[in-house]
Amino acid sequence: MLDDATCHALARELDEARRARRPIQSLTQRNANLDLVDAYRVMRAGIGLRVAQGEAVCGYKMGFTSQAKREQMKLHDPIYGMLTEHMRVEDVFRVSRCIHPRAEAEIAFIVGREIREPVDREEALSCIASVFAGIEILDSRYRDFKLFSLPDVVADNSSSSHFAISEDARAPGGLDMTRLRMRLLFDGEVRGEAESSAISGDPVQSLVQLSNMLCDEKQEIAAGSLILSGAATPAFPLAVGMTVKLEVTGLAPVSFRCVE
Ligand code: OOG
Ligand code: MG
Repeated sequence: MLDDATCHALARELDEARRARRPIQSLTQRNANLDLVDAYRVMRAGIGLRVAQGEAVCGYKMGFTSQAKREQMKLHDPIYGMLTEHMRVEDVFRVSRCIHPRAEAEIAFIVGREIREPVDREEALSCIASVFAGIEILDSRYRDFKLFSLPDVVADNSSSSHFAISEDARAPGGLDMTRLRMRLLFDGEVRGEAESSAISGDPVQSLVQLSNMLCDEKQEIAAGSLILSGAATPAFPLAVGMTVKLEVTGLAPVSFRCVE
């Protein structure tokens, strides 16, 4: 186990890389014994730095919940990261705020009540107040977006950078959560297509998994939290001038324009 001072030093290094948009060498290349438990400590120390900079935590994101993502990144276990309000994108995304941004198609939830214990699928569904189409914008603080190992990506807050969700909330009642068609369009052309069952077999299961992971760490999900359930498609690079849109059957679409 790494000592607290080392965890904080690694969190500072990642935070400086993010703010300066200067990628660094992955942590496990220099700290071979950084394990997954340490990596979550580094991630939380990094969120602490962002809160100290005035950001407000607003939820969680799941990662590697689909085969498409596991294959793309060659990492195979579900992980989570934390979201802040500062990461929210509306209409316009400034590419220059990132090192090598990518976008991926997700289903997002707002939970209506606090979750303190592991929930099963039915309980998780009953906690979901609203459902949204969500685009996650990833960025890695590591050179060439090479994650190397699960502890590296977890320490880097699961590559989270920004997110956009549809404007209109939709209650989950009447939606077949496993059969939502998702189409990710770049400049009007379909780049990624999937059914929502690609996410954990059922995106609600991502919330089940999150409740289990957080319970192990004695953490809870606050009422009102936003949850990104993980991408159904691979992530695609973003560049200035692109318009990205996600259409999901039964939900309002979400889109943004990439500017300098
Ligand atoms: C890690 C984050 C994975 C997802 O939706 O699967 C993720 C990465 O791909 O860099 O956000
Ligand atoms: Mg994602």
